[in-house]
Amino acid sequence: MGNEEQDITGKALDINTIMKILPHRYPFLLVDRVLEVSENRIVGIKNVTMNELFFQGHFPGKPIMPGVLILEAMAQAGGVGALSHKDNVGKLAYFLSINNAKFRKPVVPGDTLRMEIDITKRKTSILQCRAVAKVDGEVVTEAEMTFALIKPNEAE
Ligand code: BDE
Repeated sequence: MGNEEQDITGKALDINTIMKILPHRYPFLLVDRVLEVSENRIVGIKNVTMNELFFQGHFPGKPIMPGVLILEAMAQAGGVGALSHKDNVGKLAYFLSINNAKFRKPVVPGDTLRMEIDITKRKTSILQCRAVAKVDGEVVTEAEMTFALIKPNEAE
């Protein structure tokens, strides 16, 4: 059986498994590992290094991870969580809306972003989440996110 046909909730996921779930690729795959996936929660990791492309310009001599890319990393972690659920295998997650985003602390090279996503509302094709990103146990970014879950043949 192909991995895309399995329900992987309850397991940790390595990068190879993440790449079977998400279509994102370099330089835009922003989840390195998933520590836990369950029915209503996913915890993802993004390791931030000085080699990131975006630090060349954001900012010269003062590397700070762009807030919108932290939101993107949290959305990708949420997408892994959504698409790991047995009802959603083989679907795509479209990022529909983001609300109440807050950038509380800067994220810099060497930081390990821990993205904790809790599903707050689940319908057949809509998912709402509360996302919190932490570094060393401190909240750096938080937001509420909504996704549409689409079967690829309905996505055209
Ligand atoms: C603080 C909270 C959430 N996100 C980012 C910050 C933050 O410290 N940003 N700092 C940006 C910044 C940019 C440039 Br150019 C610069 O020279 C310096 Br001194 C900065 O702190």
